[in-house]
Amino acid sequence: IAPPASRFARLRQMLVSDELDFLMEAHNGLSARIVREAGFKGIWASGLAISAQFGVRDNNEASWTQVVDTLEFMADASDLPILLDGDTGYGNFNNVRRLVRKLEQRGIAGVCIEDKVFPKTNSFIGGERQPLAEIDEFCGKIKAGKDSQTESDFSIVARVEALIAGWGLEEALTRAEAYRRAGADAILIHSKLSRPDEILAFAREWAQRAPLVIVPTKYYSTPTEVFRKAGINLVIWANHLVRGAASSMQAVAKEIHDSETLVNVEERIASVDEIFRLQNADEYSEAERIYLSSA
Ligand code: SPV
Ligand code: MG
Repeated sequence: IAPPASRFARLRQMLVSDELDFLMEAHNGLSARIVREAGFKGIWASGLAISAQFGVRDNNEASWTQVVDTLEFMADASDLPILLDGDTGYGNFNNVRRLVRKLEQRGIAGVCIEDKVFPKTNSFIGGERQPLAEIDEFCGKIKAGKDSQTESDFSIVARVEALIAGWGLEEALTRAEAYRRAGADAILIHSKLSRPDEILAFAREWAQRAPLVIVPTKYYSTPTEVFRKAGINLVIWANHLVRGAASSMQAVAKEIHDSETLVNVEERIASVDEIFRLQNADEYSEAERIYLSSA
């Protein structure tokens, strides 16, 4: 029997296979485990969601080492491949090189970097006013990242923000081609429109020169079959667990506050036993039997 493929190889396979694959957002160890149990094949470590669960903004307010520490909990809690949303790479080409080495050491399967300027702002906040990186400078980051990886299947996804910034389809294609030539393993083309038209136009012109990744947060009502037909390789559901957690926590907090009793919430929240299960408490009890057995 062949050994199971590494996380690096599994993410790469999701990118290059003809089949449409999906990454689900997670932002800590618990959500990473929940993503695995739901049946997903991979995790998007969202910058928005990780900063939100820290209670800070998506402006690189959390340091890159705090992000990497969070990833370590996620990788421990789930054996799925993780694609980190690495924002702009947290600096210049040299920061990208160090990031790639640290991610590999923690078993993170790949990183996505976007062609904006550090410190970044989320694309859905005034995206059209945000400056883009110079093409050559961004290509240098991609190349530096690829040159520094030691795992052959570590993936670097280059994210094109030209459509968000209002620079148009031609600029988006020019940038994507430059990033492909610089060594990017896939292109993430992002859009903030509520319809997928510009994404589909890009996919048509791109004609599968390299794997294509999309994030349909804003054009969420588009049937997934449309993406499949367009030859998209990977869809990222980018922020839905942190949003689900927020609305659930808001409702439970309000209910307990207003009613001054737990009786209305007990039945509709995870049991304490379920939390123990998600923490793998049984394994600890088992280990106690082995290692404390002299008692
Ligand atoms: C994220 O999840 O942090 C992303 C995707 O970068 S988006 O918020 O759509 O820019
Ligand atoms: Mg992000």
